Amino acid sequence: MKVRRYFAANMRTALELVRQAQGPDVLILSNRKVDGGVELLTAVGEADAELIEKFTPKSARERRDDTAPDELATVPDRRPTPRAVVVPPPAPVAAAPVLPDGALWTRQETIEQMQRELGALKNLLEHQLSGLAWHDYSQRSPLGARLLRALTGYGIAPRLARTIVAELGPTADYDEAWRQAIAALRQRISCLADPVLRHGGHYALCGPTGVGKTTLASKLAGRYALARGSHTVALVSTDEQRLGAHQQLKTFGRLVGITVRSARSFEALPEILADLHDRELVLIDMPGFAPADPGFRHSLATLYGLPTRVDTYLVMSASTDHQSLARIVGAAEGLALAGCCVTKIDEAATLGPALSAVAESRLPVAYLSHGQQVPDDVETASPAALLEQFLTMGKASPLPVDSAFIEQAFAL
Ligand SMILES: Nc1nc2c(ncn2[C@@H]2O[C@H](COP(=O)(O)OP(=O)(O)OP(=O)(O)O)[C@@H](O)[C@H]2O)c(=O)[nH]1
Ligand SMILES: [Mg+2]
Repeated sequence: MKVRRYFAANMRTALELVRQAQGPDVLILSNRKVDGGVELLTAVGEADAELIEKFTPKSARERRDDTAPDELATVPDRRPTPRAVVVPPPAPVAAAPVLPDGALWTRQETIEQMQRELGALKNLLEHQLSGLAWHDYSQRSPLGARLLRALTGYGIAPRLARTIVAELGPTADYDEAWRQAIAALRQRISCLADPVLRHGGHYALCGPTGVGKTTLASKLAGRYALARGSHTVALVSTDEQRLGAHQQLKTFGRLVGITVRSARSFEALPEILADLHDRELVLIDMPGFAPADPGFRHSLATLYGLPTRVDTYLVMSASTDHQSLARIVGAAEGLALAGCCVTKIDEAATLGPALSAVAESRLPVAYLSHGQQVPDDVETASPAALLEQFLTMGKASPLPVDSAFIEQAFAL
């Protein structure tokens, strides 16, 4: 599709000019009065939705929602042709780039190629600038740069590492600065003291697929049953769509004598919870959702609408990278989560990404899972134990932090 500009003394003359130059099958993108006449912008060629959207005025877009889709006029072919008045075109009002053949806009291959190349150039420049910024920062603050390098090497998300380093008090001593940085991290982490096993109640475990929600629900139910008797506990599976999901809980329930109920839909939950009113602990095992899936928020919203109070925990795997964790936590933003649980600590190379997600979201941590054994591999979380494990893992196998990585991290 190509865009051209026409100018004439009045609308009729302008339309005739267009018809003579481009024939009847031309799309009028816009018309407006300008000094000394009328200006028309036209398009010919295959329809381009993006272009049409760009030139459609807001009011027309709103009207279009209620009316037929084709609101843009084409030039009528059988208009009486008035005497053409050729008026010299005025200087363009806005400095629009004019393409070699006089068109203002096109989707030609060469233009797209130029756009791609400009994009690549922009990336290159950003990369170079972040390199310069990192170099400059390293010169001005060698201690800060060393700390940032160390924190990212321990797996702390770059943005959090920068925030922490920026907040440090004045010191020239690296060990003191490191101690302050860990204290600042510690301050951002809060934990819940064994809420499920201590108090009972209704809990739901939600989160992405495969992070260990069902396993954690089984561990907590098993632990509670060991302490208070299996008749005090019930598990509710809500993952009816997925073959085997309910079976996993059912098999476990049969083994340890715990009731397992299956909700065909979230709407069935109130009735099931009413049936289980005599249980001290009810754990609802939620289906796994990708963070971008609207079902994630919908399922949580359903839980909040229940007549019974249900505390919801977000389950995150420690072996997930910090960008994905940030997306997961972001998807749950604004929802009244009671806290989170961190699983698969035994599989993770570092606790940095999980701690970064916890510190940035300020979600209190309830339980930690570090293996597949039910009900053994679960423990209640404490900031001191989390920090200690974070430091031990970071020291044992710091992540490689090469210059390109740190420069990129510094640009974020
Ligand atoms: N290494 C390790 N494996 C775990 C841990 N927790 C769960 N798993 C394993 O991870 C796999 C998935 O666990 P599930 O409990 O089914 O995960 P889920 O979140 O319920 O998965 P979906 O229902 O599919 O979303 C299983 O093989 C578990 O044994 C853990 O802490 N460490
Ligand atoms: Mg599951």
